[in-house]
Amino acid sequence: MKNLIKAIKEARRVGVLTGAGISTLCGIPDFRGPQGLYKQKDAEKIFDIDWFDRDPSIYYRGCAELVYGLEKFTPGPVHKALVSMEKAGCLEGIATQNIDMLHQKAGSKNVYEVHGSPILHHCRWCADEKKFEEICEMLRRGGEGFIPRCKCGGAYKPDITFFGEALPEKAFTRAQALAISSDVFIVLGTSLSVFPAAGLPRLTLQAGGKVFIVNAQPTPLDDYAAARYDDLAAFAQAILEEFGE
Ligand code: CNA
Repeated sequence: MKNLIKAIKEARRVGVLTGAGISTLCGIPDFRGPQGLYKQKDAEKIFDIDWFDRDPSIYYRGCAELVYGLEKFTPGPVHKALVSMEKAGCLEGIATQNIDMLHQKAGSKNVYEVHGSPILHHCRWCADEKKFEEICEMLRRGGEGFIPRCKCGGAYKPDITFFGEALPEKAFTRAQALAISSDVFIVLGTSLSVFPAAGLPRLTLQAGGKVFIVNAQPTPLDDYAAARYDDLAAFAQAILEEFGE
């Protein structure tokens, strides 16, 4: 990782894109890794807006652990490493596809959640708003198979971007600005297969910056990367050794 550390130290601006892979180190399954959620039957329906409107129980059943069990999970080594880079003044911001809120829990400040977050939920019929904790409480009281519904009868949906929905404009615009302005952009734990987020490192390349990739499986941008590594834990260790806890 020496070349990557050297590039970070010499860079004017460093940006990061994270994906579900960094949270597998905390025990949260990813989508497309060897133990990923997509190995389950009907998993592609869980975050699909048409399926949610047809049958919200598919989402609430599929995410009982992944989203509503999140308080059990704590930030892992990559989350901590990124906090140390930010504190050292060596990280401009993090664009994340993750919906687990672990970057904020770890203490990172500039986080752009390009696929939204479950921190708020809205009723699909009347847009009434509920906080994450209120939905967790409704689910706890309702028991297995319960769907949190508004007084009007509509189901509450998290502000996570489902397939078939537009990305949150402000977060994505900021993530694009980060990618374009970074002379070093580090891609961590993502298969780079969900667009438009997967296009962010391409913006860095088009603007003349360098892209570094750390991911166990190959990605479509590997041939364009300044360097690629497999091991996220080794990345975190190298960063923490360089920039401190
Ligand atoms: P993905 O497509 O599942 O890719 C994850 C990548 O991480 C895979 O290529 C794995 O090989 C790699 N990986 C997993 N563990 C490790 C490890 N320990 N070391 C190195 N590499 C590892 O996930 P993406 O983030 O690319 O896909 C985007 C989706 C996934 C977004 O819409 C997310 O909302 C969604 N997602 C998020 C979470 C979360 O918030 N933690 C969990 C599951 C899915």
